[in-house]
Amino acid sequence: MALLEILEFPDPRLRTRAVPITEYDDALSRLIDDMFETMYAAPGIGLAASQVDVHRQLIVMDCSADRSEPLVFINPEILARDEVGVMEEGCLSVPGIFDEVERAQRVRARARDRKGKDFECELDGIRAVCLQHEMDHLDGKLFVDYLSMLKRDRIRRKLEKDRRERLAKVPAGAAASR
Ligand code: GNR
Ligand code: NI
Repeated sequence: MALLEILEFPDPRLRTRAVPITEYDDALSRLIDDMFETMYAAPGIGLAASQVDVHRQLIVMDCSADRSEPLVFINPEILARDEVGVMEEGCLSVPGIFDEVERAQRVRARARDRKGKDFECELDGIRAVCLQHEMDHLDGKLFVDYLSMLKRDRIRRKLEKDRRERLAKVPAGAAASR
């Protein structure tokens, strides 16, 4: 198992469109395990492969309070959405920023599991919101795209400043990732 580096806004690689997965092999299973480890360590309730610079249609999620509900969505599709509402969102790729986004609070989805088996499920509340947030990542979209340009620019400048300060503090060569 391994912790993966999470890309941060405004990294242009986060804008890449993910392609469908066609091979359900050991390498895919290892990537899924590494994404769960990375998500749990962060900690987060979801992680899209796009965030770890793998541009394939793969999402891991666990929205349970005790981290006992690992879910894998490969090549996901939303079949139906219902009950639009507002929820406060955050994103591991936009650290420290939280704001309200309007989305369906109930979705019916179809996807494949790590073995390639088709399944359908009904999600509501945070699970429905999280799946839509993750599917946006696969399309190269971030929750800050729903905010005003003014807010997005302010967030971009703050994260660029945070990143500069972080890099200045770490001795050359010691950083795991730049
Ligand atoms: O950890 C996360 N929390 C969260 C809270 C509200 C709505 C969406 C999310 S997803 C986020 C992890 C993440 O960035 N996934 O892409
Ligand atoms: Ni996110």
